[in-house]
Order: sequence, then C-alpha cells, then structure tokens
Amino acid sequence: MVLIKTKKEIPSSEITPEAVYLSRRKFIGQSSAVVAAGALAHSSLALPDSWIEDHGYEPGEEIGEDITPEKHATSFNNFFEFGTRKEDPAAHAHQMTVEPWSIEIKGRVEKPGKLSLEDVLKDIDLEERIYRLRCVEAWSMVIPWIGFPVKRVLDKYKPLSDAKYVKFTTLLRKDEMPGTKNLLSSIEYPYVEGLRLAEAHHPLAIFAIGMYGKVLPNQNGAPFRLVVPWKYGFKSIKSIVKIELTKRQPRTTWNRSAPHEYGFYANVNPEVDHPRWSQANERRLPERLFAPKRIKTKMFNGYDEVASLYEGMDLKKKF
Ligand SMILES: Nc1nc2c(c(=O)[nH]1)N[C@H]1C(S)=C(S)[C@@H](COP(=O)(O)O)O[C@H]1N2
Ligand SMILES: [Mo]
Repeated sequence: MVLIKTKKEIPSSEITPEAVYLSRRKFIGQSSAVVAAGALAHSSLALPDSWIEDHGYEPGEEIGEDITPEKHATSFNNFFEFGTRKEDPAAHAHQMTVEPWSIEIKGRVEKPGKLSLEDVLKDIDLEERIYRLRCVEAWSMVIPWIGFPVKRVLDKYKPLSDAKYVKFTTLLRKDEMPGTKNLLSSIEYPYVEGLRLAEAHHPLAIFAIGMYGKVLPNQNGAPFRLVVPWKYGFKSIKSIVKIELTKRQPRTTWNRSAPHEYGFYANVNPEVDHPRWSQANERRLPERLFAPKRIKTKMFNGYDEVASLYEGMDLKKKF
C-alpha cells in the first residue's frame, strides 16, 4: 500500500522522508484523512477505520525494512515505572489513568501554563511517521507513529531567547505504577529526559499520540510521548506531564543513574560502544529462535539529516 508496500526498494536511510512524503501526499489528496489532533485526545476515540484501511499496516515484503508487527511493539516494552521485565508494561500499564491528562509548560517561555491535553493539541494536524527505534540495549523495531513535530507545540508557548534546553518529565503516580515502589530501582522517578532546543526543533523530533493507526496504548507512553528517532530509545520519554524550557542542561534519568554508560546526547553511534557491550550491531525484532536478525547499526540510526546539529562536536566525548 501507499506507505510501505512499494515495489521500489527504498534505501533504509530514506524510509522516513519517503514515507512522510507519501503520507503527506495522501493527506493532501484526501482531506478527510487529515485528522485533527483533538479527535485523538480521548483514548476512547480511535482513528477512523477508513484511515487505517488506507494505510494498511501488514508488514510489507517488498521493502528493505518491515514494519514491526503491532503485537510485538505493544508487548515488548521498556517502561520501568511498571517493572523492568519487557512484559511488565503490557501487564500493568492499564492501571495508569490517562483521562483527564494535563501538561504543565514552564520555565523560559513567554506563555507558561498548565493545559489539558486537548488544549495542547488544538489546531495541530497529525502525520504518520514510520521510524526505526534503536534501544541502547542493541535491539530495534520499526514503528508507525502518529504525531507532529515537537516544534509545533513549543512555538505555541513561545520559548524566550535564553532558552537552550527542553526538559521533559513523566507522570509519577506510585499507586498506579508498581515499578516505582521498588526500593532497589536502578533509576529515580519521575523519569526525566532532555534535548538541546535545536534538537527539539528538528523536524524529525515528534510528539506521538498514536501508533499503528490508533491511540497510543498505555505501555507505549499514552497519551503523549516524545519520539527522537536518531537517539537511543531511552531519550523518547513516555507519558509526559511537564515540559520545561531551561538555560542549563537538565539532569536526566539514565545519565544520573550511570553517567559513564548513558550520555546526555545518546545519539545512536556504532563507533561508541556501551562499556558492557558493542553498539556496532543490533537485533531487529521480532527474531525467531533460529533466525536471529542481526543488522549493522547506522550512525544517527540512519537519519543523516540531523548531522548538522552536531557539526564540530567530538561525538565520542559528547556521547
Ligand atoms: N517514562 C519512561 N519513558 C521511557 C522509558 C521508561 O522506562 N520510562 N523507557 C525508554 C526506553 S529504554 C525505550 S527503548 C523506549 C521504548 O519505547 P516503546 O516501549 O514504545 O518501544 O521508551 C523509553 N521511554
Ligand atoms: Mo531503551
């Protein structure tokens, strides 16, 4: 179908721009397919069936990289607030109340405030983005997100000229998040992540509110999460309740927990190994027992268009 089932072999470095271009074209041709973000704000509402049919999510055989089947992307997760095993988020995240949801926007912005998710999403059009997700643990998936550029939201609240970083914070509600009660946890809660403002402004950085043509399941970070496809997965923080513009680099969860293992930048880089394992290759999920899919990891996860954000930087030091 339109997005992925093309006969042409799409070079993997182009899968996203190509997919985005095609989906935009599709949207322009059929105005009914452009879904106002507000329509997805309630988790009880799904995208119209016709939209899903138009896009067809069966994994394509023809392209170099198949979309990861939905059942794998929604049952093999990292969301430590619900436990550290891959199956824990799918088992426990239903306990998280996602309606109503509000997001506080504060710090170096002209218009701070606490807004309902519906207000944050007002006047924002949705796009589908098919992105690779490369976890620092050396596995990866290909996921069709539904979202919009981070910049669209930040612009509404007008960052001040001295804002240099964006800090994101996940919900912390202990009685709904069994993982946060673990006294031996390797990380602290609430989960915090951050980007330089220039990174957050890059058109590939999105907030997602859906995947596979539906609203986000809780285990994937409902109702509102970050997706930064050229960085390791831990930067793509889930279930965001606070966005803060800052002058200084925020202290982020995994970086605080083990600074020599998890840098603030966390760009996917096959030349900078994790102290305990190589980052040169990755396992593309799902794997079958006797058919492991080992592929070479690419610089910036294959998203070369972000390279200019790091010009003149030593990415071995700023890992
Ligand atoms: N709040 C929060 N966000 C999080 C995590 C987490 O434990 N808590 N895990 C991160 C990691 S390590 C990865 S790989 C991705 C996984 O996203 P997915 O489950 O949607 O594939 O979420 C990231 N966002
Ligand atoms: Mo990860």
